[in-house]
Amino acid sequence: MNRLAGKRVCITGASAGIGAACARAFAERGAHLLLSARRIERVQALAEELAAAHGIEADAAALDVTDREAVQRYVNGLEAEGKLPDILVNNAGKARGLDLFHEADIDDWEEMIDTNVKGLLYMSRAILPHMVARDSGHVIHIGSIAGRWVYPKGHVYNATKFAVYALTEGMNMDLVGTKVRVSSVDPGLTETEFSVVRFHGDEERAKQVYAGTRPLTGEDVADAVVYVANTPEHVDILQLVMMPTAQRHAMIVHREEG
Ligand code: 8X3
Repeated sequence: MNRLAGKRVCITGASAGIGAACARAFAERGAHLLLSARRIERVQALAEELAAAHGIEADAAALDVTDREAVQRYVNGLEAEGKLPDILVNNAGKARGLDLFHEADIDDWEEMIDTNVKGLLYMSRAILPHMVARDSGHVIHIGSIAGRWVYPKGHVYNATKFAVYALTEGMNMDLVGTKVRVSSVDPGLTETEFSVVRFHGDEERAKQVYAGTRPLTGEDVADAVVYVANTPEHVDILQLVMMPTAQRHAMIVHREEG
């Protein structure tokens, strides 16, 4: 049963990867889209393509979720247009660097904390009061298995995803008695621009992360997000942890030779 047709879905970081795949998956089910990313051209093109293909409304906005005032302005604008979302997908996130803690670049840390934690907080804090007032809504975080298991050189990235884990639980607690739900979809190895960004554009090093294995795709993760979003209102999934079959733990990955 499709409960998503006509719903309005706000997706951050929607220009590529899991965010763009979520936009496609929700559009296929007839949901209206509020897509945002720092790269307006890409998100604008995606919104136009999906609106034409599926007969839905799709709006695109340039938004840096780390800019607290810009986030509030964006949500105020949605309210003024009568376009507050039924579903918020907090997808914008990134890893920067994979270095020993005592050698890591503090600028990388700032970027991860600002995007993965503060960005998610700003978006949620701006939109949740409207959901509570309507007694309806669903916030879905894109977490990670990195928020379940720490791995060597993961430290601050792990810490940001452990923060997402804590926030899913904490936000749910504070929403008891309302019909507003908070969920997290937590993927393992997923081949997107993730590793290229993590390694500051080093495509060769990024490829090695997925070498000899069949990783998840953005579409695989989007399937799970849509599943979570489509559950009936009395069902509250806190965490959906998923990995490629070749992976059984952050540190356990089967790789074929050659
Ligand atoms: C992405 C998954 O654990 O490979 O968040 O960094 S991981």
